[in-house]
Amino acid sequence: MIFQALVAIPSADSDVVQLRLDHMRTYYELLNMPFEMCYAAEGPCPRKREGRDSLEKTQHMAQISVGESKEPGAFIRTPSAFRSFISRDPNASFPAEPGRYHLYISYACPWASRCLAVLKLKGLEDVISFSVVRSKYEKTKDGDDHKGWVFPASDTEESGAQPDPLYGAKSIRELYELASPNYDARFSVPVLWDKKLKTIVNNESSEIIRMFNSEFNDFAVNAGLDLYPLHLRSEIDEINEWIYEGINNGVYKSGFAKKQGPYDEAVTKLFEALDRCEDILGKKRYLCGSTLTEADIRLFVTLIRFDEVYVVHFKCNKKMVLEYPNLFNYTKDIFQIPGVSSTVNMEHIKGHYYRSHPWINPTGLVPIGPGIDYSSPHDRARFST
Ligand SMILES: N[C@@H](CCC(=O)N[C@@H](CS)C(=O)NCC(=O)O)C(=O)O
Repeated sequence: MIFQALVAIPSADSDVVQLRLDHMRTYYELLNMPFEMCYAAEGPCPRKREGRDSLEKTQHMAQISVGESKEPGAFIRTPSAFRSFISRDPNASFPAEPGRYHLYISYACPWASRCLAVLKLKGLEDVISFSVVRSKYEKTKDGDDHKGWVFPASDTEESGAQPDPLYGAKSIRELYELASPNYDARFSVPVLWDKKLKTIVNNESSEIIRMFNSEFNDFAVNAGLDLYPLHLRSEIDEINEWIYEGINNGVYKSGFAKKQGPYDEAVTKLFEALDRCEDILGKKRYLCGSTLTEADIRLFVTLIRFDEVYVVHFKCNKKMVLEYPNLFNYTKDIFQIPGVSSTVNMEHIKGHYYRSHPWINPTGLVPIGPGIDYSSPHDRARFST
């Protein structure tokens, strides 16, 4: 009975049906919820649309739009749902092919920006197309309260943002619903889209950057650049883990906390992790030595937003990055690597955070400063090999 219901997902193509089922299965596994529970007509699935009364559904949609958790006052990030991989193997479900994939991003989002940064560093602009949503969350649909990423109606509506080039969609939500009609969770960016199968390949940035790094080398201008080299993998994995916990997600845990305890804990760990980076970067140019790796890109996207946004908006104001000599110069060093500065749009970054979280900043005013010039000289060449 369960699988009869699944086969009823409308699609022109059986491959597409199978891929969507795989995606949904992975998603519910990530939620630690048996997949079948969510599709059985009478199952006790908390996310099942049918049977959910309209108030509950409206609240659910409003809640997923701000990433709230049910924990007392703490922010908990939900796992990404689409986790397929593009492979250089031509027989894979998602083979690496020029022109086949599209990356949807927001310039505001650090997770999406790290994908764009790797795309640029690898020289994949002519192989994987990308487009940018509007900076501020807006209502995504009539009938519920969800707010999220939307496309502009024209190229001139907001500098840097473009209408959806593939389907003329109004929102990122529409694309999730196109890929998976029963999808009922976060409509996040980045989205790596397959134009051929009309579905989402993957919406988890840590995995997208790995695919860009290794699977498109037959077409990449900078195929020789390896941001995850074999001999550094265990070191990179270890660094990624504490930087994600303490810094990348730490700023969100600080800023989205709704109680003093979770805030205190997150912000303390955040500055401990920043101190640790400052110490490491006093001894070497990049986190793993003289080689730029994905760990640096992952740290950079948080550092570049820190003084302009997180210090004020997320209450991460114990210190600014510019007060850490090594971290500040390191941020400038990475910003100045060819391709990287084009992934940093401070108007979108500030415009998004300060205007999209009214429970943190009810007036939506965007602060004037500090207006740091990341293209000014840095001292990192002192570590050059
Ligand atoms: N794990 C994801 C997280 C992505 C994420 O949280 N993106 C945020 C923007 S910074 C988003 O799109 N939020 C909108 C929403 O959840 O509705 C990744 O790293 O790719």
